[in-house]
Amino acid sequence: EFRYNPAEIEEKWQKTWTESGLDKTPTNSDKPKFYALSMFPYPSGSLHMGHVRNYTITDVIARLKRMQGYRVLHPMGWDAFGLPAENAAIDRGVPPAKWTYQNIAQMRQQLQRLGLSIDWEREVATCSPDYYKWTQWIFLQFLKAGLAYQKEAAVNWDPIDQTVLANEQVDSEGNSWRSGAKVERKLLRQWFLKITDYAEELLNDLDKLPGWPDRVKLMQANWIGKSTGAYLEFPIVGMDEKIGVYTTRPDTIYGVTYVVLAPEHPLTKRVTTPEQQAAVDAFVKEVTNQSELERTAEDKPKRGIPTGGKAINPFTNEEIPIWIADYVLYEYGTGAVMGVPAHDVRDFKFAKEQNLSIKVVIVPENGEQETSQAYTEPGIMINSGDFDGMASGEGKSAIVEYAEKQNFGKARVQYRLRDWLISRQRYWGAPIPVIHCPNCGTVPVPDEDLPVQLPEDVEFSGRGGSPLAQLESFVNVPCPSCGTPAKRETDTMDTFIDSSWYFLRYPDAKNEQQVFDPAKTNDWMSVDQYVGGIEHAILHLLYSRFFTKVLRDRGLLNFDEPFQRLLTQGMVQGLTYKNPVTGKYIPSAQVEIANPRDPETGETLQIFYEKMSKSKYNGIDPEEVLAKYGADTARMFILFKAPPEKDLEWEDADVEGQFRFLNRVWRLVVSVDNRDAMNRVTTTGELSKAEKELRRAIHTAIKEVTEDLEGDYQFNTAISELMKLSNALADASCKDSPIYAEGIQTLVMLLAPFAPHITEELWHLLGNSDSVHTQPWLKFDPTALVADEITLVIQIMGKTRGAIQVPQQADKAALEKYARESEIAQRYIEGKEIKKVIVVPGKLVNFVIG
Ligand code: ANZ
Ligand code: ZN
Repeated sequence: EFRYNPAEIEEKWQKTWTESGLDKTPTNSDKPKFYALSMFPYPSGSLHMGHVRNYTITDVIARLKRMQGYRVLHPMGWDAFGLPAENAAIDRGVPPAKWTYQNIAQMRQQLQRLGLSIDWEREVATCSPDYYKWTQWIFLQFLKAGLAYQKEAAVNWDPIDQTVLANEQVDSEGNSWRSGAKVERKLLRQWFLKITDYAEELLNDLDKLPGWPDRVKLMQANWIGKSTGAYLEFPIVGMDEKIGVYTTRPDTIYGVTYVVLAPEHPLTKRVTTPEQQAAVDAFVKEVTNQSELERTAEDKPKRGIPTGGKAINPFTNEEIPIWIADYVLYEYGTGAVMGVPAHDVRDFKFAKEQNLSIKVVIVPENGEQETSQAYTEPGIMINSGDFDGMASGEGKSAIVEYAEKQNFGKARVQYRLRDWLISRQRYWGAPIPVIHCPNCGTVPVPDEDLPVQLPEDVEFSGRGGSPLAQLESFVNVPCPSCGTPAKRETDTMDTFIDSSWYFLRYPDAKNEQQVFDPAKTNDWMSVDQYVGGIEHAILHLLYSRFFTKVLRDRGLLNFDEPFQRLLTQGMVQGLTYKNPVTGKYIPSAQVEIANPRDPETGETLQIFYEKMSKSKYNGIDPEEVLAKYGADTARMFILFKAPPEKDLEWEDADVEGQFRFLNRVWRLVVSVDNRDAMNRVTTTGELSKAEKELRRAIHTAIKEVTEDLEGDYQFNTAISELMKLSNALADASCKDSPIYAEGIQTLVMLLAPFAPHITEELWHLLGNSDSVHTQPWLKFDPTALVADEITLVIQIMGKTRGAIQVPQQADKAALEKYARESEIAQRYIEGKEIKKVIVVPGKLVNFVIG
């Protein structure tokens, strides 16, 4: 007998499948389509377990759908632009392209080792000119549609290296990763995409996505952050000018005791009195150097300063002071707020700190006034002139209505979502394809000149701004429109742009004439199942939805939403050892399992599961698992250990368990001695009891596995069903029967999407010459599920009165129920009291009556 040798068969079948083109996407087929997509990886250099889990899940789905008769598109690519490649260039002098392509080659090989049924002919890499040419083309579509524009915005500025830093390059203390300098905020002219134009549709269309987790839809809705309220204007004393504020609580207008501007607000300069000028300037400088996070943090004290200017509350005609404060953000609403300390938590804190007056205008229904903190709930209006006594909900509309009549303001809808800042002052990204001409202004690079290629003769010093900006030959070009010497844009695009459209390219990945042929992309889209990490729940998905809608409006696409169903897989966690006193993580190799202590300090260690990461020494290298057990076992373990959306705790014993299960399946199949029976048509004619039972187990497995996979992809319970079937086959007493042969075949076929290599090998050992992966998915026979019946004798007072047919597996209670309800029992009992019922399972029921 020969043994299961994963290393040998996995390599053999991967080679065979590649040669036979098994995983190629069918193009001329009238089958229904299914687009199965994993979020493409960043080519960091090596695969981690999170990748393995992600791609295994998508692969099982793709394989299942093929067997179920769909034509399947299951592609892969690389999200290949970004900072780490540029850091490698700065630190080690390796050109970003070289570093990236080396990593891609290595990771592609690792992916192929997993036996993923990917159509590699459609591979894309966002850093390749034949891809970013179209990223640039899409940018120009946005420009033409008026959806790309430039404005000044704050960037992180390293004053020592004289360069812009990405947020990831600034540590939590606000210092540069490289120079260690305190990072400053600096205003630069930057490119934005007008995602706010689509805020309402992006919010509303979440309703078109029943196949998305509610949690993700909620996160998107919160990010878009729609709120309804009012825009109200406060005239400035002594100036012919007004301060517009946005408020969600117009019902508190009578409680306004001051107005606050964001320090960056253009009116700040104008309302500040000469006495306050110096203090205001100093405060503005300080605040603008802080990040938004620092400014809005709940626990930080609210800081501000009076400008000396005054405004008028148009409802009360009261004069109130104008302040500036760090907690008012320039980018939100109007960048100005009416301060209502009695009913807003931040305003209350601020007023207490700055000694501003607090005026209560809303009280709870029971009338008790709150003075120790802000009362933020709805209630009844007081101290509010003609509006006294109104409920606050009603009051909101009444105030807005009055304001509209008097020209003080109007109703307003506000979104938290801001336009998308896409400019990066870096090298390793798609250059923004425009040229700045002194005569013509901003000129798009003509389509025929795309791509604007990344030059290779650049220097990576990490100092002095973007390498592109320093390269004369790149920067100095004639204007495409008038020929005057002009300057090329040197900003590159945020890498989120590259990943906002890659799924549209796979259906037509090699097209050199067009971004994609709309007929092909419309045919395959939208993605039927998207699988990826929850960390992309907001930005990547929102941006992809935005791009889809814009390209639809440009006439390129005929659908509204890119991803029909979304599965966000849980984390892969490793066993973690931590010293609770020092907070240090200890590698498991240094830990004595029976007595886990810190080898240095002797402290007893905490042991728990946490997301695998290098810094916590709790990772498991996929390569090691593949080398030891093979890809099929790794896949089976990952699928069996937890439902796909839940976190998964890595446990070697369970990996071992799946390896043993595959070995059992192997032995079961290779020990079939009646191979001829395999080819016989199974009949349901006269089957023995054992055959009927086995057949029921087989068809139950088909039914359960199919339902587990079709519902919410419950791979773990599907694998349990396969284990049951393998046990039923091992225990079967009819191993010569064609039913047994049917069972063996069924096990192999149902297992195929999960463990593609071993099943292919076994399929061939069973005498087949085609692939198990091209077999039609099995359908269960409902009649096989019906349990066998037995004859149940009915006795009254020990005397046999007749018999009925009942299901074989009926338990005692069920047998009694069948007997009581039978015509025989009813006839003989005739309303008399039943004193006792004796049930002999499998045989009879005896009623004692009186
Ligand atoms: C007066 C008021 C009274 C407010 C009250 C709240 C409670 P959302 O729901 O997030 O839209 N606000 C407006 N613009 C702001 C800005 N640029 N920076 C900081 N805060 C700003 O919140 C809207 C509320 O946030 C607005 O309603 C305003 O405070 C504040 F009892 O106006 B409110
Ligand atoms: Zn010009």
